[in-house]
Amino acid sequence: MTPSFQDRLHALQSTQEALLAQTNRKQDLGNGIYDRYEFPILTAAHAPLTWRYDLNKQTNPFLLERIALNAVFNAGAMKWHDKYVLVARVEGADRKSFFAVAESPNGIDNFRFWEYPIDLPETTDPDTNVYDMRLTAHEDGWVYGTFCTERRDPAASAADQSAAVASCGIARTKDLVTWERLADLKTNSAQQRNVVLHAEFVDGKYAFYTRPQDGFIEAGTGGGIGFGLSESIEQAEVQEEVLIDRKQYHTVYEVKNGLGPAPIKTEKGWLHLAHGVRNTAAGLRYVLYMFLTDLHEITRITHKPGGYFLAPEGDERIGDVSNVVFSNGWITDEDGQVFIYYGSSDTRMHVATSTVEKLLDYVQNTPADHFTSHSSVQAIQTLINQNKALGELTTASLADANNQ
Ligand code: M1P
Repeated sequence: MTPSFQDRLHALQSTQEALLAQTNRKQDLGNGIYDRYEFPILTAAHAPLTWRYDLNKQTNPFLLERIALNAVFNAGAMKWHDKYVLVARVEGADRKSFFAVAESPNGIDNFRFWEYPIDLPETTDPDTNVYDMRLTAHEDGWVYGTFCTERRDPAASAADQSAAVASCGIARTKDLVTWERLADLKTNSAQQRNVVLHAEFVDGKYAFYTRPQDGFIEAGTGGGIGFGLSESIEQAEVQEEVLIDRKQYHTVYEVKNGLGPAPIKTEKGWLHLAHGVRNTAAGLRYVLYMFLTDLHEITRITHKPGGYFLAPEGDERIGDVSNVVFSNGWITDEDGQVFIYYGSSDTRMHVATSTVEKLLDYVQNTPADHFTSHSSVQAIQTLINQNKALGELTTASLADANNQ
């Protein structure tokens, strides 16, 4: 029997409230560098019922879903009035993405969307789709969002309805509610995605991390994380991009890469989180990796661990675009705790927690990639020999552990 309007409404509300109130738990053990958590923190099911249902019994007697949402992923992040705030990419069943703010009291669970999604103004050339916002609290006093704006390729033939042009859109706000749209970033590259605004002026100018690309999917000749300066933010233009982290053969970023969130300033340099993409017989695989740049010479990488920092695991592997993790948001607390927010398989959001101290240890002390199997074995041999030199110490502590 079809449930009554009231029964169905009650079931929808109580199911969602149980999801929103769910306590998240750290997974066991981990790698010591960060902790993963048992549950995703934000999904399409977290979106308010008022966004999806006409709750009027007269106009929607069967309480049907009117506007379906497909996924919530790739969120920018910042601390806002003591709350952990995400600006998530929400994707509708119609494939259009938009941005919406969700907040949590502790950064790991109880994320709730604000009442309305962000009403992002358009430029004179309207976006078809917008996604993957990076938030930067700039020293000029504004909070900026840089994001991908996608429009149909004007050069595409009528037969080709998928060719697109990706550019960097820029908006700014003082309250995360009202956003002022600025001109899209101009560069000499055909397309741009994964553009991030640095939080400080560099030589008195606005500094952008870029990801020049030849086509919509292919990074092509431009492949790598670039960097450039702009005199203005209202009409941002980077005339010269230098590559600071290139794609490279037989690495986890051999096809393309892109910066994640704005880097974290530490006394040892700027900590960066990025994604790297390689090709496989099963399609593209996206993982996260890290590097450290010099505190003053900010385009110079001083440390870069080999391999990935975080790769899709378990349920994270599966979704609309499987085998993907992608991060464009993290938050550092005053006590040094770091909340790393990442989307999995273009479907849902997760958190992993670490500390600035541990992340610096990771980037500074993990062996670099020397790009051959032989050198990877040498790194393992060095570690074995160092451990052997500990000799009795290691044996004794293992024996102690076994006796407990
Ligand atoms: O589908 C995986 C990711 O693909 C794009 O990232 P990139 O530009 O590095 O290839 C983006 O569309 C991103 O949102 C998506 O998660």
